[in-house]
Amino acid sequence: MSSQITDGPAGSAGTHRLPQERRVVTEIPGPRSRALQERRTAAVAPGVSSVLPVFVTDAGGGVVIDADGNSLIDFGSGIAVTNVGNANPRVAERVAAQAARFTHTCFMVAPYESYVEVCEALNRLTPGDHDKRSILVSSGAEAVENAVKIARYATGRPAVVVFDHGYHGRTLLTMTLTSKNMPYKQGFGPYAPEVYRMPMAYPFRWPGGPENCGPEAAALAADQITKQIGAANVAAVVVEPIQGEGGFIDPAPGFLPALAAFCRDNGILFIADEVQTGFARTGDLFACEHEGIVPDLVATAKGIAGGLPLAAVTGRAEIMDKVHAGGLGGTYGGNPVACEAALAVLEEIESEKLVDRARMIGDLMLPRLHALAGRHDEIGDVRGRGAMTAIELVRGDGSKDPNPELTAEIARRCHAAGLLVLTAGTYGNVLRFLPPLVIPEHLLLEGLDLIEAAFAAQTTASAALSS
Ligand code: PLZ
Repeated sequence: MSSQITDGPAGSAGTHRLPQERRVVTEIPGPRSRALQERRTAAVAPGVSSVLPVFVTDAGGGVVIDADGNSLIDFGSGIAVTNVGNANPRVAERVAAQAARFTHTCFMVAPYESYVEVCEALNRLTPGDHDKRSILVSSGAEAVENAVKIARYATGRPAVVVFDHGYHGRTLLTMTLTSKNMPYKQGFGPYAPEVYRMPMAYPFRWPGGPENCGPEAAALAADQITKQIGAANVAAVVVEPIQGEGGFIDPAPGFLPALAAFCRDNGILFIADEVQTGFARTGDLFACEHEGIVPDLVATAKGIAGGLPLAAVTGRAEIMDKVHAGGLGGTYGGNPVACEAALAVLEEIESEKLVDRARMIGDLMLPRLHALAGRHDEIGDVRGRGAMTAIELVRGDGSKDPNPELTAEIARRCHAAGLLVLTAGTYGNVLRFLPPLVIPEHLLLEGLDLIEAAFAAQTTASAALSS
């Protein structure tokens, strides 16, 4: 067992504010959370749902505290957002100071330095050393949507290519780009035109086998783009370097480089959706770096500002510079409080060496998950990189039929034991693990113990049922 990581970096404060322990003092959700859930049901539209209806009162390091005083181990990071830890002290301090100075002018009315500073940092840190420009917006969907607007403007072409299992957001355009119907699209059409979907290089389910997946999938995409759309009609390909909501599908090696080369040869812009993978999550600052991909445009959000709503499009200067003044923007885009949070996050990633730490988290988790898969044939695949790992659950005995029921049951057992895990996947059969990068090692190990225990208990329960 790797023991390079001990107590997680507590950030600039030097120590975690909250006790870094799992503590289950009521059933989960407990009575206070259940009472709040009743109020919620009466007041909040049911279209917005929650993975685990415990109402949060506090969070930090690797724990989330609920209204009943339970302390849950956090393997979700609010969907890959609180990479630097929740209420990270450096973030909290800069946010508070900025909130006391001014909270908003609207950058389009009167600008401020922090917006420029965030753009300078993104231009420096995103892949490639070419000249870049950035714009700031408020959500991942808005970033992806703006990247497509810019790509269409710069190329004068209409079509956009996306992939099976892709997730890009909930606005009309990004919902259209998103692959999965339920719950994201059902009933919300008609969708935006000129969006085309290609098969994804999904090694576990590739008909020709995982070894051939990368080159075959890239060739298939190139062929379909050429034959069905006409490469000269395509403004951009939009792809997540590891698919998030689709089930942490790590494209087969060679797929992304071949796709990028095809784009380059055909004047198609390569848009990397790094909304979930960005900011140290995968053990690189950006997941594209893993195979040396240099995208033309990068959409970022989530981890950029430690939970404050901020997102960005960063791209080649000659592309970004094309759009006329006033063509891009939004009231809140690059809000000054969120910009201060982003600057704190970037400092924290560097000073606490969170890229390295994400790698160490992967080095610790992946062997344990592989060993678990060796004991349970319902775990069909173990995948991911750094602190973005997952297991895909199947019926077992060699069958790759998705097993969403078991996935929900394991997640339920983890939640009941005080471990906040998330599910994902087109078939709802993936358990994904996204701990904050500052999580102390003992909580990481305890979380893994709880996942193992959930599988063991489930095996015992189903054996009892069938005897
Ligand atoms: N692109 C790759 O992962 C957001 C969605 C949760 P927003 N993923 C979490 C949900 O069910 O709404 C995401 C993403 C990728 C874009 C987005 C969209 O980012 O900030 O949620 O708009």
